[in-house]
Amino acid sequence: MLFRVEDTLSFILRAYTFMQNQTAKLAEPQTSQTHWTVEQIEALFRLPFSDLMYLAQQVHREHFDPNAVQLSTLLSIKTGGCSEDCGYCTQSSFHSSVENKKMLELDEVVKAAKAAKEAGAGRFCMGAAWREPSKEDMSAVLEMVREVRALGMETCATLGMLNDEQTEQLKDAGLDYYNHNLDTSPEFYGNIITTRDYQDRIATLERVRKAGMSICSGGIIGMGENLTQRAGLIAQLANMDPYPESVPINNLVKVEGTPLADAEDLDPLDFVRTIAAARITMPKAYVRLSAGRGEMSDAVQALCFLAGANSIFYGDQLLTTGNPEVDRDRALMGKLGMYPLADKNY
Ligand code: SAM
Ligand code: DTB
Ligand code: SF4
Repeated sequence: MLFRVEDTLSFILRAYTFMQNQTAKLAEPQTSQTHWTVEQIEALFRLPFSDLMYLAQQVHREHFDPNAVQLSTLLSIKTGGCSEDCGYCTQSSFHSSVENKKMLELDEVVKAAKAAKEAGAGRFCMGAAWREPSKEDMSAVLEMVREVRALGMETCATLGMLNDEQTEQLKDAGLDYYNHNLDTSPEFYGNIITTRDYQDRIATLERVRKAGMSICSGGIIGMGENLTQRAGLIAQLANMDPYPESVPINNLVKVEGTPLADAEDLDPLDFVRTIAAARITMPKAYVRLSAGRGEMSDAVQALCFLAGANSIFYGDQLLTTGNPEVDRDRALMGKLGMYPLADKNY
């Protein structure tokens, strides 16, 4: 990307103004938000790379140990056969590229959670390929949440849309986080999903918040969105009041059989820039370098950490696709001098 010098200088000036606002914000309660315009976030994206990394590191170090990484392990408790048409997803029955399986048994889930804990994960996230859970689904999931919580792990679930009764039930069972992604900007959303709208997602997130659980919400980069639309996703997340505690940024995993299988490759540096924009606009959130790590070099992942990512999915499998093996991640953390959150002796 080429920039005129005067544009570049103006971006830097604006970025430093953002920084001053951010610093002033630190003294304020968490719920008091800076409002971010899409244009401001686009300006962040357009900063010279080193300036953007510098800003992101400054914000990151204000709030976090820059060498600690939060480890979440994912388990697909119900795979395939979903009635939604999300264009990126292997589990949609509109373009099924995975087999429709029945829900896992409780003991299989507890066994996987114990193994994740043993491997060093702090949070266990249970994912289901549902538009929304039924009554029967809920009673099985609630039992899973209780049992995983009893292991002393943080719990997270991603089950689709929820009503008020379901958010209350999950909170009572001990669910710490609910993952429900906005996925992309409102303007690009219709290109990817037609079976439920953006407002449905926001309504579920509001219910999760009302029930007193922490929100995990982010999106996918590399689905053909333009820069404004990418900035639009970050603006939506950052302007939630309060913004999500956990923000997964996924790099599209392209899978044969899905409508996005042939999406154009994303420049890895643009992915890194998105992580930095999330860090700068949501200073206290855990920003998760999520799906897509399997296709990333160690160097790109290191840049993501430098940009402020401080959480990863840890374990050989995501939901239906692969993730770097645990040994590779341990080696990477070792090379970078990083350690799991709250475990410096790792
Ligand atoms: N069915 C539930 C829902 O959609 O909320 C939960 C599971 S769904 C698989 C969770 C999230 O995973 C999606 O919102 C999307 O952001 C992410 N995801 C799914 N497939 C992906 C892919 N191929 N590449 C990157 N992220 C993906
Ligand atoms: C999220 O943002 N990413 C995870 C989790 N939340 C549930 C899912 C990634 C799925 C990648 C494709 C797959 O394995 O099916
Ligand atoms: Fe279903 Fe979730 Fe996949 Fe969409 S992302 S098709 S809702 S499993």
